Amino acid sequence: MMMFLSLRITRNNSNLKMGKTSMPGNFVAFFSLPTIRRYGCFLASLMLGGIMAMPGLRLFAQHAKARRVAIPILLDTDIGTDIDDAFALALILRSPELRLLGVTTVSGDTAARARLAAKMLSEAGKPRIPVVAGKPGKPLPIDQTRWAENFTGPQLLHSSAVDFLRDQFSKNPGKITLVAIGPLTNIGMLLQQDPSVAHKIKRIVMMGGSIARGYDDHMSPDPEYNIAMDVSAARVVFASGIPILMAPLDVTAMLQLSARDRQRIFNQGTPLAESLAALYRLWGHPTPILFDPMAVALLIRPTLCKTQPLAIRIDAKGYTRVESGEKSNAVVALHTDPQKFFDFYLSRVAPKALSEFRFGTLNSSWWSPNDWAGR
Ligand SMILES: [Ca+2]
Repeated sequence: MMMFLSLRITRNNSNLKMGKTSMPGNFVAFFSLPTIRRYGCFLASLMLGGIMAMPGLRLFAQHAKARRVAIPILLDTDIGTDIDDAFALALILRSPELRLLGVTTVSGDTAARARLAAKMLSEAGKPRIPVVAGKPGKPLPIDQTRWAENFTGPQLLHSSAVDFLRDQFSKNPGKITLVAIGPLTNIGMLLQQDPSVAHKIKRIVMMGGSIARGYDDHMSPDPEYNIAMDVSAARVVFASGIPILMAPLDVTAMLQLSARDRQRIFNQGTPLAESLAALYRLWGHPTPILFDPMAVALLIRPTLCKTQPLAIRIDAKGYTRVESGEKSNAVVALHTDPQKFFDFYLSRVAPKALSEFRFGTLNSSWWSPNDWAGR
């Protein structure tokens, strides 16, 4: 039954009284004037606090609802080479719509990449999300992995990435989305070993390929890194029949993170922001391009890109060619508004606007004057 509580002021000297009103189910609280004088400030603070807490409670309720219907995902990443994988992991960790079940690493020194991912998860307060290294390849110097050189923890599993992925997809058939932001070696190996797993994967959302534009300002396609690094694995994935949502260079190559936005992210004052800042310094280049975060963003906000189902054929050099008249094997993002992407990204990873920081706290090592010429 719904009940109402109303407040009334009495003229007598008695303190707080409560009683029933003539309306059934309604209660009234009587406050004497001396009581109000004595406790007025306290009562006013209580009421003001309640009013101020309402937006926070609404936000909490929204987040709780998002967590209940969260999309279960696995992340397959070559974190440690370019910086965008770290920014993609940060977006996952700041998005209640996603439930990260585990991370697998791919390409080169996969164990060092796993330590890096595990430390980042641990710093962000997620020390129980398992991280599994893929099959090691030719080790290349990866400056960022120095950040987690001696990191260890129970979340680093001594399984193989392929076995871990198979177990996860088999335990939850048809439920899990794979977010692939590195070369497709792990998932390609899994599908070659056990093609029946394809039916258990809900879909693959990937950063990869190049349809009409390439890197930098190339207005013609390039062999994109994630595809070109393992063409045979990419061919297996695109022939598997798994629904694929693809974010190629057409919607990612222009996503330069400006100096101002970097400052906003790095000045959030959270362990996650500190991790990103440390990795950015070790990475050692001025301007990150957020290729991989677009794949994550597209999973959460499909409207960020215009997409089209296309039949993709991968040639020997790693070009993703469109075969007209053939049955589509991927939904491909072809156009985006970079400003809308950055508005979304910053709302998650850097909710405090730059204007909320005192000017003196900004760290000049995160920008150069040339960067201000950008956004
Ligand atoms: Ca990557």
